[in-house]
Amino acid sequence: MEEAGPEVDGKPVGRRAILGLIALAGAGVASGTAIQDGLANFLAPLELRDPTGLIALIPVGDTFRFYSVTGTVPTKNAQTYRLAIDGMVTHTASYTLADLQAMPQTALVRDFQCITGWHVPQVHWSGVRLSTLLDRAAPLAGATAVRFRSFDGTYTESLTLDQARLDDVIVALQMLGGPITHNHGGPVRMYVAPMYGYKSTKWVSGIELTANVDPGYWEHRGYPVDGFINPPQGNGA
Ligand SMILES: Nc1nc2c(c(=O)[nH]1)N[C@H]1C(S)=C(S)[C@@H](COP(=O)(O)O)O[C@H]1N2
Ligand SMILES: [Mo]
Repeated sequence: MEEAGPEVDGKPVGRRAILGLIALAGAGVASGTAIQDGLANFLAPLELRDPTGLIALIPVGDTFRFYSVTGTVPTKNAQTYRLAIDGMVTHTASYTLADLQAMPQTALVRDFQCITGWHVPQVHWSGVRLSTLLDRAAPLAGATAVRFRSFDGTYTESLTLDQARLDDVIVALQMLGGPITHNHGGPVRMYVAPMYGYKSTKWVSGIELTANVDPGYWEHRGYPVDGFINPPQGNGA
């Protein structure tokens, strides 16, 4: 009997198979972007159910792994996408993609760091500062936090209002030099530059002002509510 490990479609993936993948990647078989992306995609769902933590350490190169805590996520486009700002605000809002594109854009170049170990150096991002949307919404006096909702129907995250107002927290419309792809959380995702990847909600559909910080999806499963990366990541802009 092999030791219990992650599962794919209910079937356990043995320790030997994981070690085989590590050896393959280590032997340089996983070089070349297409192969790396393929392997990263294959590994991402396993990683989420891997109690050993080994899978996140498989070297697939400096590439993103596509994460989703749900199976399929609906697709939204310029016609169907909306971002709601609601909760404890003076002015609620519902922004279309065109509304967001018409606002001042902030560009950032930073290393992207997942708390499980992988990172991608010097990723280009751009979008609307969250502080701009918060100023327009005019939070009520009792509001001290924001809560993010995703149109995947499951993921949530939160920041304090002070964190949400940092200059490098953006509602991202571009990533890696183009529009954000569906797998990366497009058409609009959060990018919380000073924090670990789990703070950057993909497929963001709502931002709610709340009286208290409400721990998010991964925080209920053990990740720290304080997501700051220490020491701070490489900052190219
Ligand atoms: N909706 C949603 N947002 C999410 C996640 C997720 O599973 N669902 N994973 C988080 C984690 S842990 C990381 S590291 C990044 C990964 O972003 P990527 O899938 O573009 O690589 O998204 C974050 N945002
Ligand atoms: Mo992550």
